[in-house]
Amino acid sequence: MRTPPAQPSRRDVLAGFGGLAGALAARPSCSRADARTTAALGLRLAAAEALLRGTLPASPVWDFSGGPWPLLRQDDSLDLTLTNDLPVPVLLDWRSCDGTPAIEPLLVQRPLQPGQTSTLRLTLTQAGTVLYDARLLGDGLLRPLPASGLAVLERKPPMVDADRLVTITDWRVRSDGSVVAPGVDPGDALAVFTANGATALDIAIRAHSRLRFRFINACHRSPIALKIDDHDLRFMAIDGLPASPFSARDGQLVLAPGTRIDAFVDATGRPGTRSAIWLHDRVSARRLGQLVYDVAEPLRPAPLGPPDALMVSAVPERLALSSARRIELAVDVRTEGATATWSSPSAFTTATPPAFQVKRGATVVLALLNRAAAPVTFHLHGHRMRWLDRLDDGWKPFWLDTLLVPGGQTVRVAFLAEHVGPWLMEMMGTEWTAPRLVNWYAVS
Ligand SMILES: [Cu+2]
Repeated sequence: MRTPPAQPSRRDVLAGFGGLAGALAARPSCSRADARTTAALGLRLAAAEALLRGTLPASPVWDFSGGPWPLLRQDDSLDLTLTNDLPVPVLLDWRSCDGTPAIEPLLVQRPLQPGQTSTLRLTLTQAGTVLYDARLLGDGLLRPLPASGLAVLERKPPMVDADRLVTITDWRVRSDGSVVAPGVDPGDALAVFTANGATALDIAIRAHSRLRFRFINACHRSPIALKIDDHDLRFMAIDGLPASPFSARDGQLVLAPGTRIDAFVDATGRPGTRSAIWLHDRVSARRLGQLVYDVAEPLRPAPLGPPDALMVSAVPERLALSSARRIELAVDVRTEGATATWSSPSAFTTATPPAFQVKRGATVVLALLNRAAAPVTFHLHGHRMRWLDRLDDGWKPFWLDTLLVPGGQTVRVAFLAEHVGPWLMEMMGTEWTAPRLVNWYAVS
């Protein structure tokens, strides 16, 4: 199956004429005059409680409140008001709204101080699953900061019978019920995983229906694998962008922290049955929840046939690898925190020179060097990257903004630098104690 060709936008066409690039540079690509609807939402960061261990009282946590989210479609605008009712400064990071320098944390957006409110207009040019993340300044605080997800529907949504966003978060819970922030030693605190805030997730399903899952790994450091007993998971999109559909190998989806995967599940089970949803965190398999089949007759005589690929917009069709700028970037984790090139978000200043600088229109091949033994998660802001194959000029059939670099390996990625601006890069180890580190690059 092939991905439908990207619709060339006016911007892409103009990008072919270098001289015109400057005229467009000032205009964020995520804002468009023809946006359909402008929705408004007030979001608050505030103290809350969560039931994380059955035998313990509710844990005091920090979470988003507000909503519910309005129904958002591709090209809608969202006027967002964020109020910080926490005792610490916060910064929101939006994954899936590429090419919008105005929302870039640290480099453009300043931390929102306790008691402050900020407003932001987001325009969502690509349908998909978005992660909004308040954790950038969250290492070592009194409590962990939250991250959550939202769905932006396609203008012509695919045929599904239900659409379920599943945000998976991990916690370290002490015996008195208090929770530990990432970046510090959790001691003997218990590891707990939640899906949409609950320790057990029941998903009602009708036989022969098609369910669209939007899985988000909002764990602080941990990569996870997901599996549903006796069900095929059809991989449809990753990091908010469509991929050529394929069945997950061994029925298992692997998500780095920050990764979003849209997967279709056809309900092939019988009415009245249950199928467990499993999460594997590389230590153990845990039951995250279950599909609960309705006792009613199947919704249709047979499950639907293989789905068509979702429509992609605004990704480059080709990458000129032969003429690419080739850059080596060390992503080794130093447990001491700041290194010469990577610094902790709270210590980061824009006076730090960029890790690299390229002209708009350049194809960049980044060699991510991990000489340490443990894997690291790398996250690129501003652009989507192709994961290049080792031996030839091919690449994996999807675009990413987040990936794992295994220990002792070099992973090569490529992207077209089409958005002018300063862009952040993030890197962290997969242990709870690993510091979150940042760096940046510039496209001029
Ligand atoms: Cu980010």
